[in-house]
Amino acid sequence: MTRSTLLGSALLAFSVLASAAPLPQSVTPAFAASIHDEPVDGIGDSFNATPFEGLIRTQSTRADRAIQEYDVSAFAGQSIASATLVGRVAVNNAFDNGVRTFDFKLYAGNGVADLGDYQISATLVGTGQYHPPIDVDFTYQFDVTGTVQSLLTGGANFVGLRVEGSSNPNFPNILVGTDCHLDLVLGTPAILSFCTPGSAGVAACPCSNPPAGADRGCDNSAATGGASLGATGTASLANDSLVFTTAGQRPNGTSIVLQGTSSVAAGAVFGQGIRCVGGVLKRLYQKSAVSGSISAPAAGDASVSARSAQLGDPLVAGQHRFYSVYYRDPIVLGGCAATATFNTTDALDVAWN
Ligand SMILES: [Ca+2]
Ligand SMILES: [Ca+2]
Repeated sequence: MTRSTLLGSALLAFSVLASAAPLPQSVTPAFAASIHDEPVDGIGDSFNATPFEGLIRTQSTRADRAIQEYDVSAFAGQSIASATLVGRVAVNNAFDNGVRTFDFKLYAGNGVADLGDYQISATLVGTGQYHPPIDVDFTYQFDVTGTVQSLLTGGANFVGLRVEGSSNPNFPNILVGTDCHLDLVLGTPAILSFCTPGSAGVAACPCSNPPAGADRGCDNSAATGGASLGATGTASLANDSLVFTTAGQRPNGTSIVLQGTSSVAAGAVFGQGIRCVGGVLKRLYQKSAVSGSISAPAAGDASVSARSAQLGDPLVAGQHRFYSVYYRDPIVLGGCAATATFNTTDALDVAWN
């Protein structure tokens, strides 16, 4: 083989590698520990000794929480496309029967097992349950992209996991450290929430109706704290399975899924809400809310990309589109005009591929 052929092969190999989707990097716990609280006052008192580094238990007189911290310093300050938390909880003894439920929370770790990790401020990312002795264990897998990105952005070098029993009594269980990992993919999420009114440069709500938290629209007359827009599936033109779902709308009422070709960073007053979707607008689907929620497309509806093409905006791989759902709210809040009988969710930035 000549030198130029060798070089050519090497370049080819490199370009194939460079164009492949980034692989998840699996991070295993830097350490595992279990903290004992007795008397039970929500303050950790001592560490449990080996082999109970994964002990989780709740009783009226004592409680134990399992913690792990994952070293994410290699990702410090970077943007992640996804983060997935995986693991297993197993029964320690099956003599005490019954359904046992658990909360999984993430916190900013420091790489050290501290008694304070028992009660350090943490974000709920998932729940789980099983029923010994019918079940001997259960596995969990949670999408923790948003929470881990917040921790990375906040400067955390370790992601802490705390698992707490949420049923009482909840007899001894073990978080199985060898089965636990945090899988991270660098890059930009294909679907990103934005447009929380009153934060990150987005205009405040117009009717004295701020959202109750991040990734929600302005509050509505049902006082839900504001409606949020989420999505499941894949924004892939070859295999479009994208489905939008809202939460926190008024219990019922007409709702429209809106698509725009650009985002409006500062937002614009839109009824009783703030709209951050702009450019060429398409009303993709009209739905009636049930229990404060819609999903679209539903069975029988065209996919999002097919619907967009029908309406004159064919999507091309690599493009972004921006989505929100606006909905009827006949009761106008806080000094807004009587004609402002609608409100909107926050928004999603979707990168089509
Ligand atoms: Ca205590
Ligand atoms: Ca710690």
